[in-house]
Amino acid sequence: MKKLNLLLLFVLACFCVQAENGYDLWLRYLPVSNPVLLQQYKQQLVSPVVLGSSSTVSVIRTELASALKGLTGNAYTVSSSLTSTNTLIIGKADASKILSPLVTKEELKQLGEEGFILKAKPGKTIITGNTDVAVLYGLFHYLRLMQSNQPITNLNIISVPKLKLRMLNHWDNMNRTVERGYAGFSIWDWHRLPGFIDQRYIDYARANASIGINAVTLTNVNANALILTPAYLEKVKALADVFRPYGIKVFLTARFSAPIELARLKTADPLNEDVKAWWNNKANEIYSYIPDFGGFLVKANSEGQPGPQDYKRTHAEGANMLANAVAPHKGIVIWRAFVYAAENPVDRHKQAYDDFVPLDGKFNDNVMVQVKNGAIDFMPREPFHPLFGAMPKTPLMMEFQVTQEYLGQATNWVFLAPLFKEVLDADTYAKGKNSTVAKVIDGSLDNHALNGMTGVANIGTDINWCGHPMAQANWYALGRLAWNYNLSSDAIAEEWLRMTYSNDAAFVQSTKQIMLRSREIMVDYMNPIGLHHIMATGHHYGPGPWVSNLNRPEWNPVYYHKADSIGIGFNRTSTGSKAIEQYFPEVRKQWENIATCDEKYLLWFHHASWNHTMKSGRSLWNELCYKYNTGVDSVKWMQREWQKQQTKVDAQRFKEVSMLLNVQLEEAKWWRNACLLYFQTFSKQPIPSNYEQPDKTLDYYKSLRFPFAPGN
Ligand code: GCW
Repeated sequence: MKKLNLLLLFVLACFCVQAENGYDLWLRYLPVSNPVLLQQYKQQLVSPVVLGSSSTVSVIRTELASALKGLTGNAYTVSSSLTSTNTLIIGKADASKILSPLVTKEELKQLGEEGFILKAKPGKTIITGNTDVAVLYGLFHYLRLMQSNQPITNLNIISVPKLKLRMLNHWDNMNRTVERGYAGFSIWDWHRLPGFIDQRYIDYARANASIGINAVTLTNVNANALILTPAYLEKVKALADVFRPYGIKVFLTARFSAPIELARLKTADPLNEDVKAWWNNKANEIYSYIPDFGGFLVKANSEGQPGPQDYKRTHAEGANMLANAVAPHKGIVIWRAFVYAAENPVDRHKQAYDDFVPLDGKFNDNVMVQVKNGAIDFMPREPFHPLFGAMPKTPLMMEFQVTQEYLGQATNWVFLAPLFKEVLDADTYAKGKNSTVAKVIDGSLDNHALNGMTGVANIGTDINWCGHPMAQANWYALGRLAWNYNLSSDAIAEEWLRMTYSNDAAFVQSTKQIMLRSREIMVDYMNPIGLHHIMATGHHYGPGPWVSNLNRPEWNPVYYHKADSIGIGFNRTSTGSKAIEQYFPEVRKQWENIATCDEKYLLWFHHASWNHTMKSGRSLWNELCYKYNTGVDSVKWMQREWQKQQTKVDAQRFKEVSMLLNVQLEEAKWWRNACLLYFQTFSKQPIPSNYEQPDKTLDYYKSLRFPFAPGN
């Protein structure tokens, strides 16, 4: 009987080790399998000490102990007072004990509040910073090195985040649906808060801290005023308390009409005294629950949301009113520039710029304007937003979308770091060459104290957090790039793969290639040559280039591709909508001339004839056929590469990704067939016979309906 029990236990243990459902993200702390390396690590670790006593220090202790146990198999005793025998010393630098020939005062000065120092020579390692949270960041960096099998014996790392606010925006509704969420429901279990603290909150905070994310907005920008009521503030406080030790500040979205909805004021006019007083009191109340509350994120006068323009006030007047309310508590207001109006016949591309540039210099010091990476809406590819560089007196915050609303949602494998990098590295020429978007948002170009980057989260209740097992990499990439936008996509993919999957060199090499190519592949089968917003409407799942019957012109895909008998594309040059004039002359020059315009933006800026000769020598129509087919073929390549990894990956995730790649291939074909058949009705040219021909009719594709597509 005893033997049987033991056997059962053994079987169970094996099962547990192998079950990889993705919940642990990149924090798996699996045993280091390379014996030489393991030996080196053990020699370096021998006697760890963690100094200090804050709640963050407790987090550091717990994380260190569990990581070292996992990585080495040894149960280390982490001591809390320093002795001469300690080999791994972790703690805030205020203890002069930390200072040594290894760490100098001058070095500590460079770190600010969040930067860390990680130094090691044989037999001695020091991880320190000026705050406990900085030390936590240093610890996670150190653990990352071991998780990805890097040497740890000689280190000299000083790492300071490039951006101050490194944020996630959750578009989570209070009924737990998630706008544009593809990973289940909202992880915020409002109903059971504040009494019930889900372990997920803690693991979420750990994951964020491990990549340097230090702020979250809990609620959807399409806001519900109820979040500002006491019953909910209790719940928000409970979350803030969980997140605090991990260095994460909580923000809320503020519904501009809240004074009317919650207090029956007659107006929400930002210049009205009662309205101002209401928000001041509300801010005081929030800070009484959450003393380090970050502030408000606001979507106003956009897509039906209330805002200051309802009272003929400007965005600046609206933002400043809220900014005044949080200023005494050191809070900030993040005001979104994602605005466009149906009544405005001007090219949607131009509207945010038209609205916001005249307001430059009119925002209070504690306001940031949050700008999406491109002027339309998180497309698979967009040129950078013309607001970057055009508002030198205002700190602009970058908004990326991590959730894949327009990039295959939860069925397509797309690594977004290359998209993020493309935008961050783009040169605005605002102050001459090398005025990159990154330098605009980090405040260095125009000397701003506030700066930051946010990502619309892709997190939900799915066991693996993000729906697609590979989508976790996009959460990871957002955090890593917000910390250091100079990291390469290659480096980020490599770190993530090693920690999340395996350190096997061949596996990392091939899978990294899939990741690095995945975004371009998607552009090819979805939105090649600068096409954009031709997704089905509403849920945005799948192609819908034919849609033309929606109330607002700019909600219709035909508005964006403008296909006709002559050609296709949106003329935004000086002979068209003139949106191109919102860019600095050097940038304009690159795109203005159809003969020299980078072809990846061709149909974004030009209406090109079907017979326009592309750099490849093909006509535009043939190039379109080529791109769509290359996209499909490349998904087949992704499948072949992934199949080679079967022995390298745990069974569950291997199978999940394999199944999803099958779905992705079907969807890529669907995109190709539907778009080519539809555009063919204008080009009147055949799809060259060397390509796979669509096996269904255009009417079939037009008839598809997905009333319950997620995220809507
Ligand atoms: O991309 C669009 C989405 C909306 C979203 C909006 C925004 C939160 O389709 O769902 O609303 O952008 O960013 O405000």
